[in-house]
Amino acid sequence: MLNHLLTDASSDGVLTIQLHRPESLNALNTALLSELADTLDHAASDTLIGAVVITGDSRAFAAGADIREMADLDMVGVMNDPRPLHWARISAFPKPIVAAVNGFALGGGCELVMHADIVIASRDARFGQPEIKLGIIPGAGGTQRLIRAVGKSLASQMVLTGEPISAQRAYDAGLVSELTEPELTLERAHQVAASIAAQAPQAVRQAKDVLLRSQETHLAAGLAYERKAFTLLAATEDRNEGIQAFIEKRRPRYRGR
Ligand code: CO8
Repeated sequence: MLNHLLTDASSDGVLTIQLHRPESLNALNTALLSELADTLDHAASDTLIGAVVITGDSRAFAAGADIREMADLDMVGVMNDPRPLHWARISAFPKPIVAAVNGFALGGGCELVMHADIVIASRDARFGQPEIKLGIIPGAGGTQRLIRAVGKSLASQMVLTGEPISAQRAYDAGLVSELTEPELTLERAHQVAASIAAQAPQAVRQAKDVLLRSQETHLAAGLAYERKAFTLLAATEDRNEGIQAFIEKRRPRYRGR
């Protein structure tokens, strides 16, 4: 039973997950993160789901970790905090995630955005890592992923000052792949996710894996990893189907095999 998420699986292979704690701008408390990780775990093995959209509401994607919940934790509490385990499960999700961002994406909310493979944002979205203003620093990858997403200078400015950036700035810096009007963000994210879900599932999975690997390795190792994945896909029926469909000028019928 989900208390902090709304989910909808559509016939085009897209699972939409809406963060739903409107009373606190979708602040990510432990229960919400646990539900999100559980939902993604189930989606990972559901062959009808090819891609996931994560969204919030018109005011906020998510305004960060739940500050009230954090207030009760001392150092041992933080060490025993189950949330890093939930974040690890989110980060290990093997299918593409498209974030549809309206309003605030701050702190853990911005970090969740960076767990997505593709980010579609409305022109009114704001991205930030305001933790420094609370006497802490990002704790779910904000320093490491942001620097890879937007470069050292802008990431450092965001993390050290806590000041958010506009959607346009996030787009210019490469954190966001497309800007939309606010009312179209979810629809556009769904279109992108559906176009991914229509591809050969094993190829999509390998592509995500190899793309993410590029963030963690040097070029020669990344190229070798890509080559292995490319070779592996030669053993799939869908590769033959995709190529044959092109030659026969028809749409491919992928079976995920
Ligand atoms: N946690 C809990 N409640 C929140 C949060 C939050 N992060 N953000 C907003 N709320 C609540 C407010 O307290 C308020 O509740 P109430 O109506 O009961 O007073 C309600 O949401 C609406 O918020 P505001 O009235 O403040 O709305 P405004 O439009 O005036 O302001 C802001 C919007 C600017 C987004 C403002 O709410 C704000 O600054 N929020 C906090 C943002 C922030 O600092 N986020 C970072 C949190 S720390 C973090 O994310 C660390 C992640 C580490 C993860 C580690 C895992 C192991």
